[in-house]
Amino acid sequence: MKIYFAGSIRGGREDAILYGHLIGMLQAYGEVLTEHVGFASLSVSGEASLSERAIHDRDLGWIAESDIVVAEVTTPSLGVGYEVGRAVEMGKKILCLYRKSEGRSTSAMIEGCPDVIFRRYSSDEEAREIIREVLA
Ligand code: 6IA
Repeated sequence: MKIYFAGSIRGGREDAILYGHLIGMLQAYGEVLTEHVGFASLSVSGEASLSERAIHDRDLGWIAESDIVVAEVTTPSLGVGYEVGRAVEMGKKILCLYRKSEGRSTSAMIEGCPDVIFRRYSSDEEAREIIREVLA
């Protein structure tokens, strides 16, 4: 199974370590095409070796060839929202994971999308269980 993992880059890297944990869990089910999203060394200001256009086109190509898109949507990211929208358009299976937090909620365009499996979680164990349920 090919898995496209989406997580915030320029939207902020606060959750980068968490993305790494989720990617590790996903790798039990298939190939994660976007392992770099979980690298703590990938920073908001890091030097991109590819042009913006090349990144866009490569990532859309990977979404097209993926069997499922898993997005961690707690840190708001324009790129992740765009990827989810394009994946919906392509008819992909999509899981959006949102970490429960006091007084915050995510966009209704994600949570309210009927083509997205939207799940809240509060621990690694809970995320692992949701991933098992959706991907197994
Ligand atoms: O708007 P954001 O940057 O937060 O969007 C993040 C999402 O877009 C991720 O799920 C990625 O798949 C994709 N994305 C955005 N930028 C990149 C990138 N380099 N490389 C790969 N995927 C990307 C950007 C340059 C970086 C060194 C700052």
